[in-house]
Amino acid sequence: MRTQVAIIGGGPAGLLLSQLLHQQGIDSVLLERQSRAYVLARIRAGVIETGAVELLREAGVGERMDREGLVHEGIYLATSNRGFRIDFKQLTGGTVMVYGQTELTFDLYQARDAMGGTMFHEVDQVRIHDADTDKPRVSFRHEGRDLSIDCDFVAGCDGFHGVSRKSIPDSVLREFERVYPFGWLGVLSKTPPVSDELIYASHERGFALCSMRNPNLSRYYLQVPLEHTVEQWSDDDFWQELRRRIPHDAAESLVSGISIEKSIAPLRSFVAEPMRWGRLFLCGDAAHIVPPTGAKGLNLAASDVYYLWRALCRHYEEGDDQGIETYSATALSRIWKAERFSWSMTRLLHRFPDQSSFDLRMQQAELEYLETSVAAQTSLAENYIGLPY
Ligand code: RFL
Ligand code: PHB
Repeated sequence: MRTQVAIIGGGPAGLLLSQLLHQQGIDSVLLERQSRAYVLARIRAGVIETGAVELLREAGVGERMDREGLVHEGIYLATSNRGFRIDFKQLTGGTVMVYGQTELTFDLYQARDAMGGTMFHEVDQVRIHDADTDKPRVSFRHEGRDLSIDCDFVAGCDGFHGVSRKSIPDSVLREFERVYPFGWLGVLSKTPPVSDELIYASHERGFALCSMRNPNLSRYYLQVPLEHTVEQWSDDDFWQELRRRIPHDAAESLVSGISIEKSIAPLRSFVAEPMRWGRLFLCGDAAHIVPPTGAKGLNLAASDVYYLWRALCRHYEEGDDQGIETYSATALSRIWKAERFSWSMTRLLHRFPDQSSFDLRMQQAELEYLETSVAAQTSLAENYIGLPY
């Protein structure tokens, strides 16, 4: 088999890249380890930045998002049972879109199907060969057969646990990491959201987040110790704890119900440099992870895809490899700023096991500063809605 771009991973990064390339007449083959049903059942991100919203429209997958997505002009930050609002629209002119990653992935699959995109699901033993030459190749196993793709480029969109990053020699790759001493317990429930905007709550018992997917589907999170398991959190325990951590008025109006999904995600900051080795490019979670407090993971995957898509178009349309040469540095410059923002939001809003009384006062002072300073609020708002591409 031969293609121009072999794409490893069928999450949002891989699907969006194949869709954008197709529209410019660039051929790709996408390999995904899981079944389509599995990929479509994963509950993940919910907040999409303006830049990513525009890219999705450009990819021709914005129609349902524009119809069903919720445009949010601000968020609430809450502390000690008081809340204050960060007004994105007023401070920056920008907004974000609340639309589930699950829905977005569904829309991307539909678009790929409609265009006859080549995708292999449930592939195994994916290996990247000769990425540092002009003739890279990807081998894999599918339905009991050994197959191979000759290609011009390989896009490693296979997430944090994929093979792409591991294919870059240790002597080339540098990794930066911070693992946080807690996780997020997430619950999805068919109940109306407690607030029309997201509430990020800092509380002495730990952080809590009230989010949503649509007017009848809520998404809530609680900071929990790393050792905790989903089994030890009954629905009743979850609602009780959430009510304790959010402001009183929200706790009183919170509608609880049966959880339709419950999971615990550990929190991590991670960056791998460089994001290109010869003709292999890393994209999205394959190269970096952010703690979810800044809602940046999916959005960084989208900006990486944007830079790679433009670089490949320049290569094929103009014979100009400048974008390919600068892909890693350009993407990393935006990534590190989002890493900083996600780390600072995490540090500001969570309780850390080893926190001193001094550290606590620093958090309180920063929250008070945010509540009263337009400059501080503007900085948070411009990072939350997303820095320009
Ligand atoms: P993905 O989505 O992990 O997709 C990678 C795909 O590659 C496949 N794969 C392989 N395929 C072939 N061969 C192999 N050897 C393979 N190994 C792996 C995997 O099966 C998978 O399908 O990475 P991608 O495309 O880079 O997208 C990244 C986003 O999914 C991720 O950053 C976000 O979900 C993070 N995230 C959030 N991001 C936001 O922007 N806003 C949010 O509000 C937000 N909330 C969240 C989140 C992530 C969460 N969890 C569970 C980690 C909330 C949570 C709880
Ligand atoms: C979500 O709705 O899943 C969500 C929203 C905001 C975040 C993280 C997750 O910061």
